[in-house]
Amino acid sequence: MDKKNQFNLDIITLHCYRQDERKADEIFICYQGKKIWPSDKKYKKITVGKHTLNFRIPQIEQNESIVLELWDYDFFSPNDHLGTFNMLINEKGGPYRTDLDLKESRNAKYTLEWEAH
Ligand SMILES: [Ca+2]
Repeated sequence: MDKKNQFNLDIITLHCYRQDERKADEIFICYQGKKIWPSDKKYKKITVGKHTLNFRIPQIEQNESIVLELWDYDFFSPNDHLGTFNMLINEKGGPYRTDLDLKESRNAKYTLEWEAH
């Protein structure tokens, strides 16, 4: 495949406008069934505000749709799949913003900020 048609997807920030849980969400992000963030622990506590992520998904073909799953870690019950971010990678640039499509949450409001290079 011609490298010109390949993209690197840089995930920059996660904006939390409304948490799913009262105190904080224990957030981790999965891609293709594997945890991709945070890389050094099970989850990161997220409250309302802007959170820097800074990770890259390399070698994406043009017009590929990337799905990132937003999960909330739970200690005494199964983890909650809060929702998904669906991003169509069809041109270089950004930052772009993608809102969370809710799955197992009724309350959460999250937006992902990303760039394609
Ligand atoms: Ca939790």
